[in-house]
This record gives sequence, C-alpha cells and structure tokens, in this order.
Amino acid sequence: MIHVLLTGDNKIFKGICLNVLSILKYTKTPVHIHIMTIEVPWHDGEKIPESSVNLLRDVVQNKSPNSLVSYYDIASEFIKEFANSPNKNPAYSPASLTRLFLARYIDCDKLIYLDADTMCHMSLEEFNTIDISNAEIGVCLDYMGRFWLHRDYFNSGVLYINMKKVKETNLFDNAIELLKQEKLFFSDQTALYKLSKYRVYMPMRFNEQRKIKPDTVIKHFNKGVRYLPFFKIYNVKQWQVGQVHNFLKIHDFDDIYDEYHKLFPTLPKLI
Ligand SMILES: [Mn+2]
Repeated sequence: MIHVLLTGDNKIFKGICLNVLSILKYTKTPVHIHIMTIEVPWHDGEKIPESSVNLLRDVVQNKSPNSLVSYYDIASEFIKEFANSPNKNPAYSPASLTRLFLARYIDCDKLIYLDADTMCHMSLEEFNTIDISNAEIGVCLDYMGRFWLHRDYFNSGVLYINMKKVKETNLFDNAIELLKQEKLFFSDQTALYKLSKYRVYMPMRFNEQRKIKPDTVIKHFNKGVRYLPFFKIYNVKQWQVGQVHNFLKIHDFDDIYDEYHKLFPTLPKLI
C-alpha cells in the first residue's frame, strides 16, 4: 500500500481529483489516499464536503478495488492552534497549513505528500528508489528559492515523509509551534526548512517545477517566470486546461481531463 496525502479547500478539489486520476493511471500498487480539509471563520475558503470525497472514493475503488480514500475535517484542531497565529493568513490559503497536522492523524511508515497543483507522470513506486530510512523527509530543491533564498532551499509541494522519524523528532508539531510564534514568508515551507535536521534531496524529477521530461515522476504546476518576449510571472494550474494547452503547451494530461469530465459530471467543468 502506498500512502498519499492531499490537502486543501473546496476550490482546489478539482485539482485533487485530477491528481488522483493521474496516480491511478500509473501506479498499480494499491494506494491509500488521505484527504485533509478545513474551513475557518477568518477566511472565505470552504471545506471539501465529505460527499465529494465519497464520489472520489467510488471512482478510486472502481478502478483499484484494494485502494482506500480517507477524509479528515481537522477544522477544530486547526482553529485551536492557529486562531491567534501571525501566520493564520499565509500567502496561499490557511488550508495550505493543514498538512502540518499529518502526524497527528495518519498512521503509516512512509507518506507521500503532494500539493493539489501536482500531477503524476509516472508510478509512485519510483519513490521506492529513494532511501529515507535515516531522514525525516525527502525533498526537491525549490527552482527559484535556491537562487533567491538559500542554495538548499527546498520546495514543500512534494514531501516523502518517514513517519516514524518525524514522530520521534516532532518535526511537524515543532513547525506548528514556530508558526504560532513568528511570521514567516512562505510560512510552512520555511518552517519545515528551518526545523528539519535530516533531509534527503531527491532528483528534481520528483518535483518537476519546469518542463516535463521523459523521466518526470511528479509535475508541479507552481509559479514560474518567463523572460521572453517580456518578463512575466505566471501561475497556471493543471485544471486551467485552456492555459495548460495554449500557454504551457502541455498535452500530457489530456486523457485525464476527458476522464475527469466523464467520471465527475457533477463537479465544475475544466476550462
Ligand atoms: Mn504547489
């Protein structure tokens, strides 16, 4: 069983569905998909409803009968920890902090955390080639941060987590504590960077932040910069199909877009 965590609010649920379809396309080992969500009084994001996760579970178990989907609404615990935190409104959304609670809810040996704006391009079994037995987390460098911030600054959109080790070192609880004390830029990513002592740097193919290559395992649709014909910061997500085609020129996931529309007729159409 391969354990995967996806988090977010209802706005990005379509991203989670696309991601899960991409996992099932390539990964033949059964998967346990963990979905964590929140809704908080100080932000207008709505939680992913359990009924939507039930829809997703039907699709997953239809394609892969031994796979599982679990749902965690962690709002009350989240509010208890973050209601007075200087980071309660991070650059993205409060829901981006929910992954910090993973060690309190999920029990497994190794966990693959994926941002909702990622897609699989190869089997998750590729993670078995990475040895994290002495590490807390496996990470990839942050494409821009390594120039602007620190040479070893990593991107937390893909984390390969040794659950036994992080429960020993309390990495994620320590991150929550730090975020209650001081305001951090890229809040949770920076907290994990500052606090993790045992890291393995994985090849960039596990968190490809630029062009997809033949050996890419995970494509991350994060912010990017183009210099020509003029300087432009772009932020195209995999569910913005028109821009994925016309701006990014990516067609690798077209079969998954078709499948999404067939399997989730009640969810928002991708345009
Ligand atoms: Mn991301």
